Amino acid sequence: ASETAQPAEGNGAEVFQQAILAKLTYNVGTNPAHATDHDWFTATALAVRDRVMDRWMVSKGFNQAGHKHICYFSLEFLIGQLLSDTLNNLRLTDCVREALAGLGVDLDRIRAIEPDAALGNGGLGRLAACFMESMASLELPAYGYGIRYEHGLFRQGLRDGWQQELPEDWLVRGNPWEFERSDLVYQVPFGGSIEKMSTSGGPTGFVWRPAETVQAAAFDTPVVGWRGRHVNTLRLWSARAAEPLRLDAFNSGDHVGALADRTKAEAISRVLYPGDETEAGRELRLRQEFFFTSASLQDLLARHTRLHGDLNTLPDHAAIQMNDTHPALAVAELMRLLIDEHALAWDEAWSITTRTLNYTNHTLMPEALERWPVSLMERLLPRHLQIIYHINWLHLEPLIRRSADVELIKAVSVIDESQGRYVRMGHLAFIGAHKVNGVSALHTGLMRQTVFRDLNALYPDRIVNKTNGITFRRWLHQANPQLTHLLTRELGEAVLDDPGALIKLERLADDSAFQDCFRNQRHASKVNLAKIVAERTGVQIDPGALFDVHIKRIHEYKRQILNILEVIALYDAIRSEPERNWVPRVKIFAGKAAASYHRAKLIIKLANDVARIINSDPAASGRLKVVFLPNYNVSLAEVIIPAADLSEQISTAGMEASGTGNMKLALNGALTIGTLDGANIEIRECVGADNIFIFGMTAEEVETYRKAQMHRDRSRWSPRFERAINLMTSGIFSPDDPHRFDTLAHALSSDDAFMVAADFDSYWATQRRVDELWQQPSAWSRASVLNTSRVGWFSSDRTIREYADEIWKVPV
Ligand code: DL6
Repeated sequence: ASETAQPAEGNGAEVFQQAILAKLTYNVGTNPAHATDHDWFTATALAVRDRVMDRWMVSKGFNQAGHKHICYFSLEFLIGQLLSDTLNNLRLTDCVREALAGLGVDLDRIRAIEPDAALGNGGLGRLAACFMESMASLELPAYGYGIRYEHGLFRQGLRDGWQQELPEDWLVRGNPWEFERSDLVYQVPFGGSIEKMSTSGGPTGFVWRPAETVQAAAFDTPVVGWRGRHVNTLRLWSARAAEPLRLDAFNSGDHVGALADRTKAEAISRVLYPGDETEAGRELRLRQEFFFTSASLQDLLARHTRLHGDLNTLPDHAAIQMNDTHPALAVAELMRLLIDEHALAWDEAWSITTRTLNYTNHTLMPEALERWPVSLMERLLPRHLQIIYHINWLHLEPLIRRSADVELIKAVSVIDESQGRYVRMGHLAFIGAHKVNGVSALHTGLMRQTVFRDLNALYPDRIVNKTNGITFRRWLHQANPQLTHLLTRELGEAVLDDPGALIKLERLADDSAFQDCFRNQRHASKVNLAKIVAERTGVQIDPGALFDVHIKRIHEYKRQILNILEVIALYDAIRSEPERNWVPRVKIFAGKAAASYHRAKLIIKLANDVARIINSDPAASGRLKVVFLPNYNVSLAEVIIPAADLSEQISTAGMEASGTGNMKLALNGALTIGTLDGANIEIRECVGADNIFIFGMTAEEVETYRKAQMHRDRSRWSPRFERAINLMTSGIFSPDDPHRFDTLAHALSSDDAFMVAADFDSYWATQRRVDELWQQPSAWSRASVLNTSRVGWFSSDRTIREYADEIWKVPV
């Protein structure tokens, strides 16, 4: 492949100017005199997209020329904006900037207009987006498969500090990156009954008579790899009714009823993660999972049959990665398609299935492990339930034959019968997969010891570790051009291609001139963030202060409350000792809470109430500010991360599977304050124990503490913690409703499930060590430089190479 994709017409600024003007006229239908910023954005995106097309076609040819390819099945792709990413990967940012400037248009202004493609909730979805980019950059043939949600993750508004969920409308003004493939439509069946067609035994010889069929229509988005050398496809399915309108009903005056089937079908791709507090919400989610899994498998089998004929060779040409259990129905659906639609024998089909599928686990939290009621599955997917029962029987039969312990049989069964009957999707995915992986060393170890202990004993080589990674193209080159410029100046352009080259920066860690440059670029990012904070919250923050950043989903196990209680304790200390030389700090929070997660929403309110009181108290002025930035998303992360000095990774040990924000922040020079949880452990190994602030209990200690019920023992609280809790419930932060936070305090005092009290003193003391280091700017900068230089291993290119090598068995 050539260094950078070069279209025949060249890539000069003038050529681009003409291309953008042509798009403005012929596609957008306006002219420069009347064009809005959005018109300019669309015209620019379309002109840039043209530069991708030739390479996309070449890549498609390569992907279909018999090379084994990857199908990444994910219910979430948290992509963010695409213009900057594409420009960066094509190395066209400067050229397009110049072209637009010549037309009197500012690239930065128009790229800010692009809505985030927020088709995911958090880490899992963002990981899928990083992996797609890395696979394209490594020239690995791959398809991403998911759902084209009309409404992605809600927009978070704040009213009086309370989270408001507002609908997100990313498609409302069109999406210049996607291509609708009107010829690619699959039928996805639901409901109905099954009939026996032959007298042969076993689960073959049945026919499914579905009650309903939904159409899955494909929309493709090109995924451009680094330097535009390879372009993969993200194929997202949109749901449609097979018969959109019942004309008889419409003509007889029932205008709404005539559209009912359409509404029901289209609901499947209407919204990401509908609230699943209700029965209807849960059913819709199962429909979503089956819808995209079935369409994607049908697409893969159609492609394979067209290119290679024999389905027995499927595992030689394709590997499917199930991103969490959301696509775990693939185990049963692939079996169904092979047996019922392609007339393969059970054993043949099972061999193909288990050699093609792989499963990544992303959480051990019991409430996040998917289980579906047997009754629901029976109603929605009767044929799949029948297949699952047979898979389970074949899996349990050897145990029964050797009279294994009943408790063991219950523990490894796909059907959970402890309280009602449920299908355990993790077990199904495990049994149907060639490899099962965790996402950090600790997490994988815990998978083997806890949730999958018995399955691991039955299939000892199946679980492997693949520590997560992040794409440096987005999270360094594009998000932090100042730092990237400094890196290429010192280390040469090679650092852009090889994250391992960052290590050469180590030699400059003690160089005071370099430290100045490092600090200067960081200061510029902090000034930029301060401007955004002022615009969005009205709070003025000092870029010279320590920016202490806690950005992620709001969840009790992520322990934003531990941070807020430390803020309260610090505020209290500042007020009691105003004369002390306090390190000026800005505590920055951002993150969304699930709409139905009331306690997490109360934590958001607490952060906002605490912020309001502290920010208006002259005693804290110049020492402590607290900011909650609303509507955290990928674009906002790109602004916050380069400006962070301290990265809060303070989950209860054993609960955060990996984390990836921790990697992004360390790469950009933030020092981590964190527990020995998830990938923090591996970050410590890379950056060195002197360059990270570790505190709190280990996962093992948490377990011991819990077993001894010590988390329920309020007498263990330290006076400082007790005082912070008392202040929280005193009403000083919520004078309008003094008892507002009583439920939070009650949870901590009755059953401190997330060990906030137990870790508080260690956290407080470690924060004071942070203060000490901050007061030594050179030592701080040294540690900051060493963080950037030593985290090259966390590139998602490394992760993908490991998947390719050990799981997918494809050359990279
Ligand atoms: O593997 C990606 C990401 C991890 O970095 C996070 O630690 C983990 O919490 C997240 N898991 C999920 C799944 N659901 N839950 N909870 O988002 O995956």
